[in-house]
Amino acid sequence: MMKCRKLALTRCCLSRTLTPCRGRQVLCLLTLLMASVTLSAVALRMRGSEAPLSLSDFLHILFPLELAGHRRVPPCALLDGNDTELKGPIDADTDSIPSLAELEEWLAPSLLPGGLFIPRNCRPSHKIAVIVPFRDRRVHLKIFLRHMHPFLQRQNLQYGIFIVEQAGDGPFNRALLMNVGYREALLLHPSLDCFIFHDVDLLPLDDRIRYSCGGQPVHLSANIDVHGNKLMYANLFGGASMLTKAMMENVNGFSNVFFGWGGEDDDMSFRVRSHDMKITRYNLDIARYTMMRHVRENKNDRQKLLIDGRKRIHSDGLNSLRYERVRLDLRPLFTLIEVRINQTQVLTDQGLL
Ligand code: UDH
Ligand code: MN
Repeated sequence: MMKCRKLALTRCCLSRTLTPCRGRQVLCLLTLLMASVTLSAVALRMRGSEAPLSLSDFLHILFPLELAGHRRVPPCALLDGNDTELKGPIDADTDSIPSLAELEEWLAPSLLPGGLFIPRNCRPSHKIAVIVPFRDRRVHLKIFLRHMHPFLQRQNLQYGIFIVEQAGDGPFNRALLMNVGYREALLLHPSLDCFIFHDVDLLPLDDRIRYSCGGQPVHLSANIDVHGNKLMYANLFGGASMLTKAMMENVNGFSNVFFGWGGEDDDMSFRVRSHDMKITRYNLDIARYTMMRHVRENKNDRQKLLIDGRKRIHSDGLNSLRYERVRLDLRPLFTLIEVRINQTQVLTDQGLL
């Protein structure tokens, strides 16, 4: 149960229900009022406007993702390649490393706290969460934010960036962090409906790679420079991939048992394909990515986990997800969710220890 203190109080009051604040409704309402005044002031300052807020503006600041789909503005145009803002092939600067302060000064004025973006003049069709598994890649993160915010904004998307950081130095568990990001992002913004699971070191090199869900799962990063600019293998689903909320629920999310490098994306690929879905991709000449340099992780033999994983789909995933949340911060450019994972507990739950 969420504790109703300080920021958490504001957050739970802002959530759709007051249930978590049972017994403290008055305090909640007061906090809500104070939070709304503060947020309105912040939003006004961010938008550089001196005009008074209308009731509708006010409500949209309080419930940005919940209400944005209902504004009386035209639907956001689909990307058709003729949009002047969109360039087709784009460059990525991976040489210069910005400071977080300079990035914030540049990018935060167009964002709401937590790294949320809502197009001002059109109504987006999806509410998108970009979920990034993370530990110890600070330089990549800064370059990623510098590239991705303008990239996503040029596509007129409503989105939030959620950085899910694994605490401690135990084996990294990319897939479990994806599940955490999915779960926590939805707790904060229940109306999110499209989830993009994205490595921090991958940068798209073409504006036409649309980051918005369709009727099938999409493997976005099909053509990565360090992989020889070709699709490594037909069922690849790693790097950057995109699923709707319904698709995630359908396959019970990612497996939680892949500690250390590799295999978790192949397990997800199987989950998707065994549930009557087809992995789709943009053309290879569009789906171009660059991967920033990093030390290669040790490879692991995943054969047994992958084969047995086929039987685990409905008992290992979102419905068995366990973690300890140690931090939830609404930073100017992203929402930071830091979690501790107990490897022994996760593996014991699945009868693997
Ligand atoms: N990551 C971290 N910190 C780590 C390890 C991983 O933040 O210490 C995150 C980060 O977002 C990274 C992602 O996990 O981009 C993937 O880890 P990686 O970049 O080490 O993986 P690699 O590039 O593999 O080696 C890419 C997939 C290749 C094909 C997969 C075959 N199944
Ligand atoms: Mn990588």
